[in-house]
Amino acid sequence: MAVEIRKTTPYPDQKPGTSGLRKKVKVFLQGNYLENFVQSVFDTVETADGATLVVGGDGRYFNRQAIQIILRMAAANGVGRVLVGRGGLLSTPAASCVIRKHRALGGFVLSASHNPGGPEEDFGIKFNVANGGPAPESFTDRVYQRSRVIDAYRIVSAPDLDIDTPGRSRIGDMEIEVIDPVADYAELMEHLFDFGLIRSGFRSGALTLRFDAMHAVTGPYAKRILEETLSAAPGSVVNAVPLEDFGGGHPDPNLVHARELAAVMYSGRPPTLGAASDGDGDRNMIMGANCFVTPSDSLAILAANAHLVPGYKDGLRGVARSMPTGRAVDRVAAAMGIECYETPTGWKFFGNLLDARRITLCGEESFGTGSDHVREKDGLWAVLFWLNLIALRKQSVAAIVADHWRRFGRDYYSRHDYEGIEVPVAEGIMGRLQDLLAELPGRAFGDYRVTLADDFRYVDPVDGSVSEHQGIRIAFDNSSRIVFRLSGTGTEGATLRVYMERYERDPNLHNLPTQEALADLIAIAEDLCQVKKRTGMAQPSVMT
Ligand code: VG1
Ligand code: CO
Repeated sequence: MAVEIRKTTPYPDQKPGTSGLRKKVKVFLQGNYLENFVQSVFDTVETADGATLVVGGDGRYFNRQAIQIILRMAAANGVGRVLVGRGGLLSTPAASCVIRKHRALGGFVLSASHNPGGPEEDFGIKFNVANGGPAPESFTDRVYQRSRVIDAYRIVSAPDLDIDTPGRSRIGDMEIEVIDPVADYAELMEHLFDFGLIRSGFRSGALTLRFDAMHAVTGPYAKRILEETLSAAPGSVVNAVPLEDFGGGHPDPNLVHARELAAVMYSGRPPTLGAASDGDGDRNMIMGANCFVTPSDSLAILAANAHLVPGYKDGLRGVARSMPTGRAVDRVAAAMGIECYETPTGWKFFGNLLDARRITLCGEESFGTGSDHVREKDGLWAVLFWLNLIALRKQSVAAIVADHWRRFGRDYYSRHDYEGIEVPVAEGIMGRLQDLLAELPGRAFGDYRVTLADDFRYVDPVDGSVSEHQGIRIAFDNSSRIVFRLSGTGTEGATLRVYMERYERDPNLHNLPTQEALADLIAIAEDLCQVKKRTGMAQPSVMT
């Protein structure tokens, strides 16, 4: 089959953000936008000759077309075999699992995660490397540099391939195998958790569940694993058919966007566990009857209980959290005598720690939790972990959380997002914070005295690589903290994220409404960053 070398001109804006390249679909539809990025990746990997490549996505608008282009380009770049999820689907954690299991060179994961989908909305692409994880910054920087000078891409002409029927076909010398997107992943989950115990919980009625797949990719995974394998009542998984526009919603598992689920969990007869996942299946939200578990608490609780679950029975080597994530897990690590690492935002920073076997569990405040079983965060994994814990501890979610707080204290935690800020205004806010850093230490805001103020700089303990400007941290002497950073996943304007937390040891004070418990910090944060004043926004766009 003849390889065509087609001329192209570079785009200036193909710099991957926190998690790959995310843009409006319209941007991807311009000229050779997708082709340029894909070729830049092929030009950056050492060689694709004869290698196995994994391709799949969250099923959003443009997923199928993008896959056809990638297949033709893979054939032209010497790839030996491509594994594609049936229907073009692979959740992000499943893609990671498939890459590892089949010893692939890497994979293209097509997703803009929790961002809305459709012709007017968002698309995204990222490359995961051989360990199954998002490419590290050293790699994505090289892809970006390449994308700025690229002048040609390689492709073969071939008719569209059938990606809906399992089985093998070819483009020239390259074999394409359409795989069941769920099988490898489901098998891995069975090794980590006590499926027998969870199944008897569902069968006896002791366990009940509502899992909201939000019309996104986890639907088929949750149906197969939770309903078919584990015997959760039919209908426990809702919104289970992936749609190109996610039914018009934001497939973002939080109390704002998973409103329907929250309503059920705060209703008269809620199930034992309520959970939701995002567009590409790497995020999770955990709720119990009349109870919401913050992701930072969830990470701490999973860490404290991990030894009870088959996959982690030998205990944890260490844990890690992204810098803005609440420090509840630090307390667990200290009690266990294991290391707790603080990394920049984004899963790619956990890869080295996992590969070097320094950590077993890790997580982010943005509804992401995971472990060394793959190299991505994993929504359904977290749900299975909680189901396993509930089944064996025979306690409600609320009771497990309350026990945890009694033992370790509670870290009240909230993130306030201000979306759609004009870029110069957002830069002004961050610039002002930078300027304040030097004078903040020692300054008092009422009862809160600043003990540390810096711009987070990460030195990877495994390879020594350095990542600068990862967010402004301001810590106070009463174990409170405020973090400010700009989002790296948005596609329009800028989003300021303000993260606040306050530690409370006294069990009598563990049941305050979160926003009330954090009221002082919320006021101090505004005093520092002036986002309301500078944007005229009266309230954050989203509070989690
Ligand atoms: C956000 C979250 C971050 C997460 C990233 C990708 O990034 O804050 O914790 O890793 O999304 O998650 P940012 O730069 O917008 O704050 V996903 O589920 O969108 O791949
Ligand atoms: Co996601």
